[in-house]
Amino acid sequence: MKKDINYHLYLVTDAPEKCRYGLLETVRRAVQGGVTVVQYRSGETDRSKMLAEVLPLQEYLRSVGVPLIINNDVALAVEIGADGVHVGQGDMPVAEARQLIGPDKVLGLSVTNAAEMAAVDTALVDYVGVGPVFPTQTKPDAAQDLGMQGWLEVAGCAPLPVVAIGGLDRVRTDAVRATGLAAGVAVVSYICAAEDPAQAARELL
Ligand code: TZP
Repeated sequence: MKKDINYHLYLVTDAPEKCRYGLLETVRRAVQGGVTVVQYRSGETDRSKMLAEVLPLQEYLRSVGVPLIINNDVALAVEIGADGVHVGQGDMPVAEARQLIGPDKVLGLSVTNAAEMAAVDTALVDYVGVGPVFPTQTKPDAAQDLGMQGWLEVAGCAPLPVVAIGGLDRVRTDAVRATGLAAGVAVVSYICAAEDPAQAARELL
């Protein structure tokens, strides 16, 4: 089942203190609003704190049938039996990540330009996250934002399902979806910081 992920509305979690209702409750509300997949992306580096964050999240997401992807930390994904892992260009190479997680788990890769897209190994990677499409405050070390023109160029040559990320709100999500190139959109702050995460999620469906 692991590979049949619905990328339509992909929530990437912020650090718990930046989630308006804490990590678990914010995710709960977001899922009630229609989030279809969740990536655990924490600023936390302490292993036991990470486990204390992610295990209740995993238990909840399993109970509602929403897949859990782990950002970057392949060992954590393997340890908890997450549904997949997402790596960036500077993270663990996809060949190594694939070997560690096995063939059945989902492997996502961040892509920031056309050259990186051309280099994606479709035998190893299941989907690509393309962005930032728009400027974002959430990831200070993010690459230059692509803009809609860059999005069209990079997503237009994707050999795999593409998830757009970076600065997405309601209007921008509509614009990205209207290109017909996105299997889904991924957001952090629009949902995590929202007064009503369920409503924020519904706005992006
Ligand atoms: N990767 C590229 S942009 C980004 C990540 C993790 C952050 C997107 O956050 P926001 O708040 O949705 O702009």
